[in-house]
Amino acid sequence: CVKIGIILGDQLSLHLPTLGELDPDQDRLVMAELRDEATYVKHHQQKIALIFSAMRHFAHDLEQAGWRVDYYRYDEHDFSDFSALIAGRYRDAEEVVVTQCGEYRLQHAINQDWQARSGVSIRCLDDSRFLCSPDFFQKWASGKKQLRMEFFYREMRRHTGLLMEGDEPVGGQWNFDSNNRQPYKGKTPLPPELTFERDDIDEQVLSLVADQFADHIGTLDQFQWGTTTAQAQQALAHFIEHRLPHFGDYQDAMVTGEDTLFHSLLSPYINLGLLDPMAVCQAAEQAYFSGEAPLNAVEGFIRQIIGWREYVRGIYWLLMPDYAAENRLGNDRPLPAYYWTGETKMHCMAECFRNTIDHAYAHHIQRLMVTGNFALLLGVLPEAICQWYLEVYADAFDWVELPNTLGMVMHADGGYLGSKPYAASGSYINRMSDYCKHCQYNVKTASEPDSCPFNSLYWHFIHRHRQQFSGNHRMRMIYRNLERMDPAKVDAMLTRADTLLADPDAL
Ligand code: FAD
Ligand code: DLZ
Ligand code: SF4
Repeated sequence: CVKIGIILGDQLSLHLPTLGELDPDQDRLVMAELRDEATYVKHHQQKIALIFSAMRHFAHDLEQAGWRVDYYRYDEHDFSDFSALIAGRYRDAEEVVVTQCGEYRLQHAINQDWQARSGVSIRCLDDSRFLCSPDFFQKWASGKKQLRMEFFYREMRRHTGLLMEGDEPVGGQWNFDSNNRQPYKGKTPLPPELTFERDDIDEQVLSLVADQFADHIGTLDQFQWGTTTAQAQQALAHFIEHRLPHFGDYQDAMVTGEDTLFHSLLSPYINLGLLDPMAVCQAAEQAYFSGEAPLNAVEGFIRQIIGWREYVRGIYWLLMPDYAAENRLGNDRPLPAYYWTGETKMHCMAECFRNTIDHAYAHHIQRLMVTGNFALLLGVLPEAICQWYLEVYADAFDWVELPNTLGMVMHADGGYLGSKPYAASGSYINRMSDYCKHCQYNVKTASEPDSCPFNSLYWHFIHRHRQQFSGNHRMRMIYRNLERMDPAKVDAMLTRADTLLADPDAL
């Protein structure tokens, strides 16, 4: 009688708690490429290719480390989900061990179906790969009406000791974001590209995905992701050397044709388990101590990981499943077709869609201030835009995608995650990018037939939600500006927005 350890597609870590509970001489590990996981949303082709290839490589690493692994390839078995697989193959197991899953959907199935269907007892372990446990987060959040990431982040700095001198933050300041808002004008050379050679496993998986998932969004031609732990480590080293020194300065910048700038591209590796978040932060901290990267860059980067990443996960497990159904702004519009085709005259949007389709990637400001901002201004049904983000990015898992989209972008949780909506007009995009220079629309106007759609839609958003937001002290200035505007100008902008809202697909 043996124990079975199930390793999910985003648990590709040799430090996974599951491994610590099992004996390589007696027990077996199980990994499976499953139809339900690959199609519960229509994931981007590169996301599936990355996950399947990383899973196959990791199974090999496990075998090298002395484990016996039963690996089920997508086209070589008929099990559609884990409970069918356990019931079909492992009914005689003494016990099935699994580490807590990242998504509520599958965790619910683990709790409700796995044992009920197979009769095998299931043991679920806490996921030690995160720095803040759901219990710690719950204690921190309890009694607070609104949460603020900044205060959570300070707790995490103290808890991890990262960039700390005793009880004080290194540099005397917790947050250097005010130094981090520069547009990119080309003075600093862009980092060299990192490419990986493809092996047989990659080639087999790429051809499997081309064959089985051709109707999913995206192309595979420019697949550039690393698919092994060693390649993820190389990506980390490349980031620390070439990108981190300027990460802070250009964190919010956007440039036509430049899809990554100084961003790390590490999120898929961290989310899949190929990189450990604490080790990534320690590597960045070390670069500061050795003088290779400035404090504003290193602090900004570490904040994204021990701050935002842990904060959104905490909110997810605190509030699911009700969180997914929130829609406090009462939005109900469908997502325009260009979110899938990329075909729109709005140059900023077209650039973000191109990056998304070609690479299953867009950096944070593209997601938040362009495609996300536009969905907010339009009033898209939160469920529709959340599903889109879950489908199109290589790093997308419900626990991280949902709070970012529903809370940060759509403000659908009533401001629990963030104190004000990130709504912005075209001038923000114009300030942070070169997009408007290449666009058919005029970013300087709001009511003419060729005016930037973001401009009139922004004021329409502000106007239609005045009940909710005019009392928000962080938005008082905006409402004062609206009151002071010439009423004829306001009418013209709102009329232009109404025309756009009548047929957003035409933009
Ligand atoms: P960098 O800019 O280099 O940032 C460094 C790391 O910080 C990232 O690798 C990531 O691990 C972490 N990070 C940064 N911002 C966030 C954040 N807001 N939340 C959580 N972690 C963060 N990130 C995901 O990992 N998966 C998602 O499904 C996802 N969906 C998003 C949806 C929307 C609408 C928005 C606005 C953001 C989303 N993010 C998501 C957060 C962020 O955009 C990505 O983590 C980042 O763009 C990944 O690229 P990078 O590794 O180059 O990031
Ligand atoms: C995302 C994904 C995909 C596309 N395919 C698989 C798979 O075939 N087998 C698997 O174990 N995991 C896959 N995953 C990742 C899971 O969806 C992920 O582990 C859960 O959603 C928990 O975050
Ligand atoms: Fe985007 Fe408006 Fe600028 Fe065009 S003018 S790139 S639509 S912000």
